[in-house]
Amino acid sequence: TENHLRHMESLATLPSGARKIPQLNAMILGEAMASEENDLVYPSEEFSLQAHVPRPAKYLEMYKRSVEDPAGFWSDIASEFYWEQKWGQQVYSENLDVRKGTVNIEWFKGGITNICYNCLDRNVESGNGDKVALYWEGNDPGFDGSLTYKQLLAQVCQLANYLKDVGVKKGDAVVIYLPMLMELPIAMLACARIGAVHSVVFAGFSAESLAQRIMDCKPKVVLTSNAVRRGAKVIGLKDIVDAALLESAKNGASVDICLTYENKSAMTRESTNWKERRDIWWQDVVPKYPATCDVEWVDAEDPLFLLYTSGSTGKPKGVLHTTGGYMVYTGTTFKYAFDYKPSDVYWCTADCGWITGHSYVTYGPLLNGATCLAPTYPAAGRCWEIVDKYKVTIFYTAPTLVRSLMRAGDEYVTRYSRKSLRVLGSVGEPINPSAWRWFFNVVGESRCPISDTWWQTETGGFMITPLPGAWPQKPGSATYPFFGVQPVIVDEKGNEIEGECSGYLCIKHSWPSAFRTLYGDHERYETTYFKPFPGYYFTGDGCSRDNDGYYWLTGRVDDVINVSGHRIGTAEVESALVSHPQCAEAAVVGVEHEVKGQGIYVFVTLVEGVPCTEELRKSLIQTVRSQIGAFAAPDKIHWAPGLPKTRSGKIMRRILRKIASRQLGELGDTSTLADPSVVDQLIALADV
Ligand code: 6R9
Repeated sequence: TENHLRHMESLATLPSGARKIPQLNAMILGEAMASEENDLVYPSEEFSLQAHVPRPAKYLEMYKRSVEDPAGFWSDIASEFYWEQKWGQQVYSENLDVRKGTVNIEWFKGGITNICYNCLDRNVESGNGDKVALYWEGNDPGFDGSLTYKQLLAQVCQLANYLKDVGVKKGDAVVIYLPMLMELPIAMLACARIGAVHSVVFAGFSAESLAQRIMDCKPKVVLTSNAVRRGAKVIGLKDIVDAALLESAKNGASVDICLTYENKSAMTRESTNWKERRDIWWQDVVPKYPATCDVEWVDAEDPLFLLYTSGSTGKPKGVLHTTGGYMVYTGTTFKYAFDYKPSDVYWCTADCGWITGHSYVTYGPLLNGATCLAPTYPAAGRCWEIVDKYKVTIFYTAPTLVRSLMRAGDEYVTRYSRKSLRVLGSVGEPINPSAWRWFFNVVGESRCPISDTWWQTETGGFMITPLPGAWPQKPGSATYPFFGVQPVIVDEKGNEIEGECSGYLCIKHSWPSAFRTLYGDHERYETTYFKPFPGYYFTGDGCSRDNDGYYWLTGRVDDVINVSGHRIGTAEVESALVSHPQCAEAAVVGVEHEVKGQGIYVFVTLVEGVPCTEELRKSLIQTVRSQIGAFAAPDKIHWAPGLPKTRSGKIMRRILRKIASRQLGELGDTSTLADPSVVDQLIALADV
């Protein structure tokens, strides 16, 4: 922290002319200006002047307090939320050091609150009841709807009353396996209202994965829908749930009730398989319940939700988040990182099945009384049409979507106005500078700052993120830590390294929305996250910090390749490749190499219509040579019509590594891929 602060202070005061950035100096003095120099992209003066944090100096002042006096800083912010009873003497307590005993994190303990109350009732009571909370836009144009805060509250209360009536109590787990219908955030909020612990399982997971999660958290009730349409395809979700419930019942986890929402646009009741008594149609029971429901007040440290995430080994991990710290942190990060104002219309393209959909579709925005657009698989090409239709001001998405839109060509973007947009956001993986620039220049017309938010399921909220308006941006850098977050970069031995460096990204000290445990396995929590570098939370990501103190995430450390002793981030090589005008997307993996230890094997997807030629192969290799160095030159280029991605858009490198090393019999489970046929295409092209 000391070093970090000193570093940023020195940046702020620019001693001895070490940094030749006159504009930055000017910004610190409060003179924001729009220009681009030395790879720095400055927010416009107009934007900065209206921003919550308009200058680096303001950020530094707030950041300094947040790390020097976390208790004071966070209790001031927490006081802006509703608490039935204030927290105890101690704002937080923590032990992140396994050598000193059990890892333990608590924030606002003794404080009594309810996050659903803070999201809904508080907004209704303050006069925002008729403001739209959620817009819903369906698969096909014309299928849309909206709910005001008042209407959303009424629907949440009805479901909450139903759940109570069937015996769901505070602390009970409820599994939610729903597509992105409004009923999904409604279900999450209803659980939160009665103190039940929701565990949303993304409705693209297989029956086996769902069963695994049900067996782990043993819910009494599962909430689902009979079916969902994705493009032209109808997916029978209820059949998947039936199979999962059969499997989990065999293993001693039987579920009493499967509340099923009839999704008429996808499947009728008649064609839905049904098990009497256990299965109940949502629409038959829920609307009969009263539209008001008392809140179950809970302790700040009572669990709010479980969300399973895959680790590098073993069964999925049930990441557990508690109520108070999560509420304060997601609400606050949403406000600052997107420079949220009450007049904004916010669209996050994530599904509530992932952490982004928890923190930044549901809780963060609603805590701020925001109007959100909830996505339901609209074709990528409809993106900008939807932006214009709802006059979206903040658009938050993933680099993979940016790259695929970029591949389709500028004319799909420029035919729409997009003039409502003012802030763009990126999450999920490092965004390569060329995609960043396209997003910034073409989509945002060089007017909208990009918040490249680095965070994880485990962190609950943004950890390293630009505050739009505060800092000049560097394409591809997540910039600086959010308030209260103390990132450190450590070497192999766990020593903190200072200044300009690369290494393992760890976090020193806790922050309010840190996950408190892995459900039912605190030992695994400690082993995975706190033992690798004692004293710190280990993120699993590689990171470098440049001369100006900006952080650059380089991808999971399991994706780092070591070539002749040179440590090369796969993201770095990918970024170089993608900057080639004919390369649309690239994925890099390491393969065994006799001489160098590891060789660089790349999968390249070309821009539509470009043929794979020997010349192009050489030119791609040359691009990497000239951008990174000869040591990083790819050993093999494998033409890839598409890349194997999860439904959340993450490239499955595990599969690519097997293809690269021709271990074709060991591809493992490919059923979680968005398009499993990609794998066969890749194998067919292996030696082309
Ligand atoms: C929010 C989310 C977490 C991992 C994380 C990192 C990668 C996410 C990123 C990013 C670079 C960003 N990641 N955001 N890398 N820049 N802006 O995606 O959570 O699904 O748990 O994934 O995603 O590698 O460790 P989760």
